[in-house]
Amino acid sequence: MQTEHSPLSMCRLFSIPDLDWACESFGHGHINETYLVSSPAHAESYILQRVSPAAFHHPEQVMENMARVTKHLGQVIARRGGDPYRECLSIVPLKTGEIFTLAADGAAWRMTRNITGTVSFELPDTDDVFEKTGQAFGTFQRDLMDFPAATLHETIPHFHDTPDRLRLFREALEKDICKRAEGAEDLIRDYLARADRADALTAPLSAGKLPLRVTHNDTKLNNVLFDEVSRTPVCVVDLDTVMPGLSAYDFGDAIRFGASTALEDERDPEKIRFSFPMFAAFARGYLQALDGAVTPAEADSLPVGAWMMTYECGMRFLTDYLSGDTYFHTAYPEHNLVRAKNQMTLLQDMEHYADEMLSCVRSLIA
Ligand code: ADP
Ligand code: GN1
Ligand code: MG
Repeated sequence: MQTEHSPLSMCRLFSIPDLDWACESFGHGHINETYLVSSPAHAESYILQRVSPAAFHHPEQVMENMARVTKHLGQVIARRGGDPYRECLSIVPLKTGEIFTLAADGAAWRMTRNITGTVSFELPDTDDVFEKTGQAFGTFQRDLMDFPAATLHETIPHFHDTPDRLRLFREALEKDICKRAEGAEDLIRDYLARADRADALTAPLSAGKLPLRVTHNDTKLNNVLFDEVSRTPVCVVDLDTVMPGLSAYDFGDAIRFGASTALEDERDPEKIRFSFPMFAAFARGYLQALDGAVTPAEADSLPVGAWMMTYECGMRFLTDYLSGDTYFHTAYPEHNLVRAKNQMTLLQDMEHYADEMLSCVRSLIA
């Protein structure tokens, strides 16, 4: 166990040359602390991360999943003639050979090779970028189809169990430890008014009507690295929540984030609309990559996933707001409230497109 845990002191533990490294905050993740580690004296750079102990209570399980999943993906990518060091995350071990270290505060630190010459986006600027994002996440899911799902750890239990998220929301509301419910009444009412739909994915899953797959479960656009010149996807990152799940989770979470006309953090709700053209673009790419592997019931569940992931994520932001912002990184006191409002605005607009979304996915698998 390490007692000192500044990013630079952590760097020295990993099996990279002993140089005068610069370490700067990197990326826009809401969960882990991410640093770019670089030096003019070395061609390669690295990504150092402090895995959030608030999110992941068993970092050793996160890392075991990550090691096994990256090994599997690396083999699949090499078999099709790709470059596993560019198209897949590669873990840089510690000098001891271990793949993570625990700091005194209980947080795990890990390192991966920086995949250079890439960019990540916060919103798709063209349909083409989002269609390719769909291909990237569809390919990711296809590449893991023969991975033994039951051997993966559930790194966050009940992660996309929306009825359970609703239970936690109600609990936070009941406790209201920060006295923040007052002032958010309308929004709280909007989330509670939709409670009867919270089991629209878990019920068919329990009834065996939807297949359990190995899914990414956190398919935000910024979890895909694109080649900075060709703007084609290079690598899917953020493998902490790769677990058994539904296609509807991956499809839906990507739509929630990318088929919006404004950022998740936008302060002007007037700017938030659901973009059906972006929905259709992602659906084309995703279903093309999965090429016949999607069952008809699963295809029908994809628009439900878009609704559910938006509902669930908004409710998670609101729960965190009510509980004092202990989970998601926030930059100001109302940040989670703003996010929760934005998800509700997006959800309400999306609800007008239920029929179009269904016809779109049905026509794509026909
Ligand atoms: P979080 O769980 O906080 O979102 P991520 O693992 O997604 O953390 O990392 C945050 C961001 O850092 C990613 O969205 C991506 O842009 C960038 N990133 C992570 N790992 C790498 C890597 N190996 N190479 C290049 N960029 C990376
Ligand atoms: C988090 O880790 P990141 O920033 O890619 C969260 C997702 C949320 C998302 C909302 C492990 O994603 O579930 O949908 O924020 N990840 C975790 O932006 O909770
Ligand atoms: Mg991320």
